[in-house]
Amino acid sequence: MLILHDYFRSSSSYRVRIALHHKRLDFEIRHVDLVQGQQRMDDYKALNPSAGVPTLIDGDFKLTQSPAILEYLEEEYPANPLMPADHQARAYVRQMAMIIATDIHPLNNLKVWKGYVGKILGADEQGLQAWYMHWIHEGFAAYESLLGASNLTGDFTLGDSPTLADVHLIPQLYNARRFKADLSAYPKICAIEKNCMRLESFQKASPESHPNAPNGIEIIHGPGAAFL
Ligand SMILES: N[C@@H](CCC(=O)N[C@@H](CS)C(=O)NCC(=O)O)C(=O)O
Repeated sequence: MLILHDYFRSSSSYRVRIALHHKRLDFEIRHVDLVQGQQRMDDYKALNPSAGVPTLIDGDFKLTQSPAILEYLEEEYPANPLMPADHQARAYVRQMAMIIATDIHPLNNLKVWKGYVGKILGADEQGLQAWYMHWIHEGFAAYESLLGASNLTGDFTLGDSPTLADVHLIPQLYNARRFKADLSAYPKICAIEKNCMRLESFQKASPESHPNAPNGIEIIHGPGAAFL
């Protein structure tokens, strides 16, 4: 049985949950409460020295870093693939995923954003908001532009079924909606979001469907979400 150490609102954990549901793999969740700081406790840091989620355990194999976990799942559990076979299509999927995983997510991660830019550098609420939105819009504008320029784009980032690009995109959209980003400049991204959120695997992986989501959680990606 696979074990996933995660947090319901963590976007890098949400990526891994989408892949696990898409591949119909059984997994057990171990909740790491990021608000309580459980990620920084010694017993958890022995598992994940970066003090973050997710961490995947597969038998005696332990793995951190969601892009590495997603590639591992793809290779170890190839049924219901999230990567195409063609080399150029694979490169395109990685290019799109990296916009999210390297150009947006690390800069808006809580420990960088509120933790460092806010607490250490002293940015106020307005500064924090400007920082967050800057990286969202830089990344999404590039993603939208590449979607428009590529003949590989379809109902999803690549063609007519989800790939690791969508697996990265959707949790970042959840986060952007949670912080009230204006997404009106990104019609192609929003159309892909709708198509993904109609799929059972994406619905089941959403923060709202997580067993540790609090009662009364704001519905952003769950059934009945306003954008659907
Ligand atoms: N690059 C890592 C990022 C992991 C990460 O930073 N996760 C966030 C949640 S999305 C976290 O655990 N943050 C802990 C903190 O801010 O203290 C990955 O993709 O797995």
